[in-house]
Amino acid sequence: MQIEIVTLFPPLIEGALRYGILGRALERGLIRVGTEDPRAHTQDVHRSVDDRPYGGGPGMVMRPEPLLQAIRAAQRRVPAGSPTLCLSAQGQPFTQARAFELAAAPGLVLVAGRYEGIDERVIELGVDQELSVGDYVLSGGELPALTVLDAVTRLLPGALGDERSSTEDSFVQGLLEGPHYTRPELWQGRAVPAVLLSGDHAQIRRWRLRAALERTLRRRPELLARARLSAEGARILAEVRAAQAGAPRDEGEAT
Ligand code: 9D3
Repeated sequence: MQIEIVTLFPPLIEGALRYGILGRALERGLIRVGTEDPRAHTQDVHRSVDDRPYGGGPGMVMRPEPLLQAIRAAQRRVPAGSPTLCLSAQGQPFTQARAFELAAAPGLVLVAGRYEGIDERVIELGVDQELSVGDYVLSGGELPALTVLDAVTRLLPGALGDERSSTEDSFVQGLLEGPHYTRPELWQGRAVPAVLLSGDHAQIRRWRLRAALERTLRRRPELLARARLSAEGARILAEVRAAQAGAPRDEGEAT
């Protein structure tokens, strides 16, 4: 998959690609990542990529001409049918479902903005869709572009080291995962749940499903409305709901 990122800070992107699953996917040739800097498409002596907003107000806006030229240059390097996505706080929410859709594309162009925003005409002329990574304010689109790249890359066949399917992951079923443990069995006076040492894989699977349902109900109850549960999952959820009835929502304090 060919991914092109339009950014004023190519080294920020390149630095993040050296590590972990992304780094290995690059080595293995599962993805190829290029960058295109709008500053390379400026003509004026100051190489300016931003200008003052029409209508006044604080901050600066990305100038349309260098940005659209950079987008067009990036688009020429991806296969036909590759969507161009702009990372924007005003975009549609980026979700695991969207990650699966994008992983099926032949390539991607990701446009990362800086400053207060980009000239709207660039979105109209050169961008297929805007994506947000969450309801908080960041200082630019580079970390969101890397977020999208990371989520998409790990769905590509061969990207994960073990052959465990990425479809087993949390969020794919629509649930949070329960807790994980490794050695030692007893540490700081705290024991690993005995069932995990039992070797009874059917019981372990049920315990994990229950732990996932308990945690999701406490921390993110809104996820349960959309989760696709097995008959067994639905039965265990009913038990967990009864047991947790009246319990406060987990607001994230560690125990
Ligand atoms: C309220 C005026 N501005 C905040 C100082 C609006 C604003 C401008 C630029 C808010 C964010 C940004 C830069 N953010 C992104 O480029 C961005 C983003 C984000 O901020 N949150 C969630 N997802 C994304 S994707 C791109």
